[in-house]
Amino acid sequence: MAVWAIGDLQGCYDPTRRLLDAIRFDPAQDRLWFCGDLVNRGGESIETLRLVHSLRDNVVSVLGNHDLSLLAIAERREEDQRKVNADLQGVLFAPDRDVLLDWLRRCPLLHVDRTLGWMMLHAGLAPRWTTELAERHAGEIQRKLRSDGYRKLLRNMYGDRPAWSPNLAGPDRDRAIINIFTRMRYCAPKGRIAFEEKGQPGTQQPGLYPWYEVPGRAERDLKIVCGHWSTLGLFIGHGVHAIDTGAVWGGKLTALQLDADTLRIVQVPGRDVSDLPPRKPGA
Ligand SMILES: [Mn+2]
Repeated sequence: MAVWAIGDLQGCYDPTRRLLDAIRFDPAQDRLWFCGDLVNRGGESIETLRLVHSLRDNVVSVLGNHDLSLLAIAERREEDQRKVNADLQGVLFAPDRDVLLDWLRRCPLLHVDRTLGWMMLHAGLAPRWTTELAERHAGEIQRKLRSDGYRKLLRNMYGDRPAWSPNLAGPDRDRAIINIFTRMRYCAPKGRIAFEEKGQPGTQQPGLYPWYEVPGRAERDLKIVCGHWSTLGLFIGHGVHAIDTGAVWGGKLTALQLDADTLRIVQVPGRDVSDLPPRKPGA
């Protein structure tokens, strides 16, 4: 029995298969935690989503910004769905899309396992959020995504404002919670997200902090595994284990064993980008 957390797949099917081989994944006894952003940009999003879905009895996956974006696009008119990139269209116009997207929509924003001593989220937590507060706010969104109101939530999801405050209500509250869990990298001490900052620590404007280093942040009683921040790379510190190592940008795909006494990390090469024009990592 092993529990592995795996970084952002972003439609990188071959690296995913290679990583599962490298960790000798055994569906009879192992569990996989995916940090979100299963889809987009890698070119094989439909194959990747089908693979993860086929393993769903062994899998917990948290929603990332690209996953939520796919769900939102899937609710638009067909002519608008034809305007998105070919990789996402491969999912949107697949015969099994409804099965796959219904499963994806039911994924949580936060997964907490107190027995194991770990929690997983895609991007970050607000400075004041304890584990319990994070569970409460993730639960608010999860309930809506699993209810008949999910279309309304997805329609009102986009936007950078407002910053999180406990007094928010309605779509503003939903948007602020989703932005923290799925888009956070840097924030101001009171938690305002600096959406434009996507580089390595040290490159940010003065007064901004990586979300896990904000002065006065809440104590969290569980170790955290997350993804989303490819320019940060593999980072372990402050109880946070960030494992998006940029597979989609030609970096690596990373697995971290969560139930081992000592940290065990397995990496495989990411997508082959040698014949693609250079692109700047982001979003
Ligand atoms: Mn992301």
